[in-house]
Formats: sequence, C-alpha cells, structure tokens
Amino acid sequence: MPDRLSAATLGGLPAEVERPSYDLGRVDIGVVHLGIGAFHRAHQAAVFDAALRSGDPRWGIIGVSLRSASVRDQMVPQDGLYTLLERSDAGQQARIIGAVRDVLVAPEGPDRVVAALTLPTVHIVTLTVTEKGYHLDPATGRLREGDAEIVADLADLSAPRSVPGFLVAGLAARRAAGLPPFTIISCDNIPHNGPRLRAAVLAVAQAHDPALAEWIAEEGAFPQTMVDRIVPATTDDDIAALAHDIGVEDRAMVKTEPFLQWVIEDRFCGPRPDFAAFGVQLTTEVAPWEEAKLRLLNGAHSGIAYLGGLAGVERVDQFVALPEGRAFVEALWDESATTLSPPPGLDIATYRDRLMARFANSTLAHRTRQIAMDGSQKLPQRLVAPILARRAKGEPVDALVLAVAAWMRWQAGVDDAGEPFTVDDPLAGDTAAAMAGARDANERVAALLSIGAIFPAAFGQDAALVALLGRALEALEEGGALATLRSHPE
Ligand code: CS2
Repeated sequence: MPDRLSAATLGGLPAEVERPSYDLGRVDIGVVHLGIGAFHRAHQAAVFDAALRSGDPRWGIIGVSLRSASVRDQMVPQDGLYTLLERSDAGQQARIIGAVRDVLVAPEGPDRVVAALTLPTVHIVTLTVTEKGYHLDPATGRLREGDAEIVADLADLSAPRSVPGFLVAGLAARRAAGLPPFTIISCDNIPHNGPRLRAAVLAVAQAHDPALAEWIAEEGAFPQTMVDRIVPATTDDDIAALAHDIGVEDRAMVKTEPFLQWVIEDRFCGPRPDFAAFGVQLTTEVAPWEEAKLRLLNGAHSGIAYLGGLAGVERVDQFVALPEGRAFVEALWDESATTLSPPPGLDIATYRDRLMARFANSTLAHRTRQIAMDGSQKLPQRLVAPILARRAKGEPVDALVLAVAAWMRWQAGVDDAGEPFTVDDPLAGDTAAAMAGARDANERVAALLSIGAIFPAAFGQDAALVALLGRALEALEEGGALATLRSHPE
C-alpha cells in the first residue's frame, strides 16, 4: 500500500505534478463552502487555489458536508490536500490543491458550521448542494415550507438542518457580533440560483426576526452564477491508477476535463479575489449564460442520461459515438437553441461544437446513471422550459419531447433489457404513486404531467403536446430507446 497524500508526502511527488506554491500554514479562511463534493473540488476550489498561488492568502476554504462524513474522512487525513486530475484525449495533468483547509460534517456539529460562518475573515460562502439541497419547488422556485428540515429550521435555528437554515443562523450570528454579511454564491444548476436562494433565506430569516431579514436584504448579496465543468464521480480504479502514477494514494482525488467556466454576477457585499485574473467572468447579466448552459449542456445531458440509460449505454462518450445518439443531441440543440437570447460573446455554433467535443472526451468515463439522478429537479429548467417556449411560437419539439418521454419511461425503474434499477430521485415516490393506476402510455403521461412540482399546468393543457408525449412514450415502451432514436425524424 502506498503512503497517503499529505503535507508530509507532498515533497516526494513526481516533478510534473503541480503543487501548492504557497505556505499551507499561512492561509486565512475567506470562504465557507456548503456541499463539498467532487464538483466543488474541481471547480470553485481550483479558482480559490489559483488566488492563493497568486500570493493572495485570504482565500482558504472550510468545506462543509451536509450529510455524510465520507469527504471529511478522505480529506482530513490528507491535510485537506487532493489531486485535481484534468483528463482529455491529449493526456492528463495532475495538480495538488491546497485551498481546502478543513472539512466539517454539519450533523456532527451544526454549531461548528455556524462558528465557521461567523469568522471575521470569511467574506464569501459558496454552495454546491445539488438542486434538491435548496428545498425549492423545481417548477416555481419557491421554498418548500413543508419539507421536514425547513419546518424544523422555521421553528428553531439553534441546530440548523437545511441550507437556508445554516445561512440564516450564520448571518444572525454575524449581525449580533457586529460583522458584515458574507456574499453568498449558489453554484448549482438551478435557474436564477442567486435570487431563488435569496428568497429562501429571507423567508427563513423573516420567520425568526424581521429586522434580521431586512438587514440581509439590504446588506447581503446573492449573485447569480453559471458554473460549468464536467466532473464524473471518482472510482476506485481512478484512485488506483493515480496512485500508480504519482506514488501516493489520494482518496479525495477528483477527475475532470480541462474546460472550466464560471460566470458570476458582479454583485458582492464584501471583498473577493481578483476573479478575472483567474479566468472567471464577472458580468451584470448572468441569466442568458445560465439559460444557454442549462438548455444546451444540461438539457442534452439529461436526454443522454435517460435514453442512454434505458438502452444500456453506460457513458456519455459512448452515446455520442453512436450516429443516432449524436443526431439526437444535434436535433435537441436545434430545438433548444432557438429559445435562447445568447449573451454577447457567446456564439452558439461554436459553443455546440465545443460541447460535442467535451461529451466525446472518452477519458472521463462520465456515466449516464450519474446524470440520471434527481431528474425531477432538473427537468423543468433543462427540457420543460424550452418546450414551452417553442410551443408558444408553434415550433416543433420532437427531440425535446423524446427526452422527456425517456425520463417518464425511466420512472418505471426497468431498462430496455428488462433490468430493474432504483429511481434515484427525491420525487420517486410521487412518480411511482402517480403511475400506479395508469394502464397505458397515454395514461402514464397524463399521470406524470399532473405532478405540479415538475410540470406547470400549461404543459398538461396542451393537447397536441400531450399526444406527442404519449406517442413517444409508447414508442420507447414498445421498441426501446435505440430503435426509437433510429426511427426518429431529425
Ligand atoms: C450534469 C451536470 O449530472 C448532471 O446533471 O448534467 O452535473 C453537468 O455535468 C455539469 O453541470 C457540467 O457543468
């Protein structure tokens, strides 16, 4: 067994591995990150690490896991160090990130999380808690006040349980201590992420102390952002291969593509790193960037996840290597692209070409099953919104509808080979219950469209759209995903 990566083993790494150029012991904590999964480690942490490398020591991170202790158990024995492995068909580059200085597990000590949020040096809180971590209704973006964690945090904030609860408790403690609020940057793929999180935080604050809510509304900042980097889950084989390459075992490694994009609305209430110097785009208008990314990248991803998943295609690169898979993605983009108002600086044709090349990166092994997770939270912004936009103009929606039908088929929990699987989704119980009495594809479509948390009423009232969905679901049920893709009109 090789040694673990740590401050002690850093010196023995091969020369081609980049390592922190700054003194780990002299880093201040400027950031608290909620939801320290692989995405954060490959994205925002890499940017704060670049700030530290540039000689600005203010941007060390305390990471918080909201549920499990596994990331803490991977990282703390490694002194918070981990490898960011960028992979492409041209080769790979390993870089050791030192920005994460500590990891807390919220359920083990909510008070320690609040204490971290109250550090005077903390100026920014970033979040990657996945769509469901916000407790928002996916169709409307409103706070789900009936969710157990929200009910608890609306009643008592002495040991917060939800994301808005932690943020409000931290902000309340800062206000009591005479400290300014921090800037809160939601880095999840939800539309209008900043304003939606702001509304949720204000609702929880209002329930406890209207003056606190007013202070947050006036003094706080919730910039909207678009984040982009493909980060497949790390496997044991990845860890073993890296250990072979660099001579130490790194249980916290993350693998990703060379591409990274972060667009942040220029709305901060305190200090920030020189983001622009590290490739981050600051702008007054994030919405058009966000919409393009959600509908093109993420929309295609979800279509690939369900159609590929049903067909037994394990990876995204394998799906786009199939002529019918690639044609489907292009058809979906043809449809979604007309619903966008691209920001200056975004050429859709170039963006699509680059995206296809990113999907085709065979060194990432990005699993369709990973993307299929939590579809109920993803569908509205990725597929439902562009369908509604095109229907309003009377434009065809065949490819987008096929993607939604594949999600519907997925809800049955059986793939085209008859293999059962677990539908990993917070609303899996609702979709199963809705479909229980339905006897055919059309009834299943009607039952699923009645779930208001996912589909706005306008969707189910569009008879032509409902009929199209029924035909697509029937085709998938009868012929399977690959045959349906092959007979699909482009
Ligand atoms: C993916 C995203 O799992 C998913 O839902 O679509 O994680 C995607 O890889 C990222 O948003 C890319 O920036």
